[in-house]
Amino acid sequence: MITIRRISLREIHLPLVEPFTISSGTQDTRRITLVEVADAAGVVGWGECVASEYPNYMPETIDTAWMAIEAWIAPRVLGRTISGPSDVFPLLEADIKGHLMAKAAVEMSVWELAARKQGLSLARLLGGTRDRIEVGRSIGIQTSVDALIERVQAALDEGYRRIKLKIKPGADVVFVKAVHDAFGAAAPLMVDANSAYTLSDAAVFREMDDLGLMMFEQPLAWDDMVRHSELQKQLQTPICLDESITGIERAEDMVKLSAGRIINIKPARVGGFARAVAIHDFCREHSIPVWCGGMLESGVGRAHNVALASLPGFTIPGDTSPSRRYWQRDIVRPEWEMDGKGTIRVPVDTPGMGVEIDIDRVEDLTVRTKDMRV
Ligand code: OSB
Ligand code: MG
Repeated sequence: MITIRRISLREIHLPLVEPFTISSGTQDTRRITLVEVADAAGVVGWGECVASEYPNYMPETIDTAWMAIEAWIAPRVLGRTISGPSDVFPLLEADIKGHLMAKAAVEMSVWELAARKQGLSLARLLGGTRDRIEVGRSIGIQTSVDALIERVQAALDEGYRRIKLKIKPGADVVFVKAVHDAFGAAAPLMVDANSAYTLSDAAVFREMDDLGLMMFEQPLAWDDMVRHSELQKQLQTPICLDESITGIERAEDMVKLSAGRIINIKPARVGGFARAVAIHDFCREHSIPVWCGGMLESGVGRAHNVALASLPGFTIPGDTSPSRRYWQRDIVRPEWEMDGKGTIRVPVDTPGMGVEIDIDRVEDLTVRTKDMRV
């Protein structure tokens, strides 16, 4: 039994080591809301809201999420006695539509608390079986082909197991073909369009279809399953859905409509760990490979992603790169490190998420706080 007595929000501003450009915009500093929950016994759990500053990835933003947590989500959870973290999402589902990233930030914090309370690693509490996970690198849109090739070379040299190239209309076929030619068919390459295309652009994907890419991630609109199905029919390369998968029903729709063959699971995008694990289980039953995506998380959200990626169905390297790919200095200790073989160790011997908050660093970066208690 868990009774949540306190939910604290802290917004931090964390500068990226380099700007990150996707089809719909560029970020150079992450605005992140950290969530800390505490139960009646004083056990705490940490989480992170990954929503972007601007609604260019999904409709939520870091500001709508703050508002949703403060106004609707925290009041539902505070003072409630629940039998475990799986009870949180159902509590939040009734009559609060959407706001999945806001819900996830609280739900995932309660999972972290539950893991600490049980003296278990978060990875094992979620059902993770791996001790190391394989890591990929997501490379933002570059201003020139040469710059992109340089980035890919550096990433391969560092040991990354999968390279994702962000694309947008005007920076797609030429860039991707050049990288393919430079590194050969064996390079583990994929592209991510972040919903920048329509079905009338199908020729763009047909032109890249014989390059042997691992997948085309989210070519079409974030809420469009039917047209992804139309597009998949025209292609050999598997479509991977990211934005379109907001819950188990959408995963079922994808299979039913053959709208894609791979899923990028971001726990925050689907409303938290309970739903992420349910999607993972469904995909395993249906032989759909999954991998763990990223949202440029701090060391806290990264801990959550690493734990999830240790589940057995995560057979493709995730966007779970080490701390230094994002930050001069992370907000956790130890920082997340990748070895030369492109793997990250899952902290299975420590209760909870396996890293500690660098509270001095967090306080230096904090721009607003909100404490809610019962
Ligand atoms: O589509 O996966 C995406 C970052 C921001 C918004 C959307 C996406 C991404 C990434 C980053 O690809 C991956 C990472 O965290 O390294
Ligand atoms: Mg994506």
